[in-house]
Amino acid sequence: MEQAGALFIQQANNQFSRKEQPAFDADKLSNDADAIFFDANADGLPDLYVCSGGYGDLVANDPRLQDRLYLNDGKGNFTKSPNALPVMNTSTACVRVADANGDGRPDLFVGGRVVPGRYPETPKSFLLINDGRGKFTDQTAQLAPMLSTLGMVTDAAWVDLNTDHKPELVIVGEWMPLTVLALGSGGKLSDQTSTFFEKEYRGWWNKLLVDDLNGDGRPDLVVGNQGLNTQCRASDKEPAELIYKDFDNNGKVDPILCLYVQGKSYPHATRMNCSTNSVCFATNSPIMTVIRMRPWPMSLLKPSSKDRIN
Ligand SMILES: [Ca+2]
Ligand SMILES: [Ca+2]
Ligand SMILES: [Ca+2]
Ligand SMILES: [Ca+2]
Repeated sequence: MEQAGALFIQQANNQFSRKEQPAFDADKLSNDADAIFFDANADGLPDLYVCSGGYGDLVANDPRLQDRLYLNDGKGNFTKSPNALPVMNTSTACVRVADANGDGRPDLFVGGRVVPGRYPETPKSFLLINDGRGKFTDQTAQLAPMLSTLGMVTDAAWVDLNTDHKPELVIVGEWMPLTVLALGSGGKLSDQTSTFFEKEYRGWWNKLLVDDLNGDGRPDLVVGNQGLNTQCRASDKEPAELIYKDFDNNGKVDPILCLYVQGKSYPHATRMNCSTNSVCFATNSPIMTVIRMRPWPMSLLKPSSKDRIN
């Protein structure tokens, strides 16, 4: 914690030396969750966008969650571009660059990871449109309203899945389906998941890798899931479920993971979610059915007509 990001420049002898960046030091209270170099202001020099993430010791809308854009002077010195980004005090996980609205200027998808203290409530994700001079406006509501309720995004990629020379946006996340959004005119995104997947693949997705694995010229996807090296097991028939509510009314959401054991779904009590007696009590009380998400499996699952029952 409180350690700034670092820039390492390679020297003629192949060694990397750290280059002082006062602008990074000034933002050391933020957790750097992801970053990307791209030319934001069209001066031919790569600039740097950094996602501010994290969960613990943060609160919802914490100013330390503001993402940052640093401009490059061409000598590897970065200065923060003030007012380049809208207010976005969201714990973000990934940033991906594409020209969404087709004006030749790079725009950004920024994936929201989590709401501090409120897991598993849905954070906002963003579509940020570049004015060409490195100033970005939040056009999520106009162009991609589904990003406000997408889920807890962990990874994403712009990739042309259908070879129409426009990138699709593939998004993965925790407790959410593999999602594909397609670009329409002016950068409007629409959900085209069912065009690319014959069923809904919900999972505890952590990572997305795009490559042409079978050499047919079409991009393939590798998506990392929770895996089997845990106590968690889930299937179409016996999905993992997450029940959540602020059971003890302390302003923080208490998520309770439920797993099937011998045909019945039980709370999977870990030391973390049973850290207070009240939460342990709540798991045994009927109130646990008040808020419920399902089917939320960690492996693959068939589509469900309703994801959330309030
Ligand atoms: Ca630049
Ligand atoms: Ca653009
Ligand atoms: Ca395409
Ligand atoms: Ca392929």
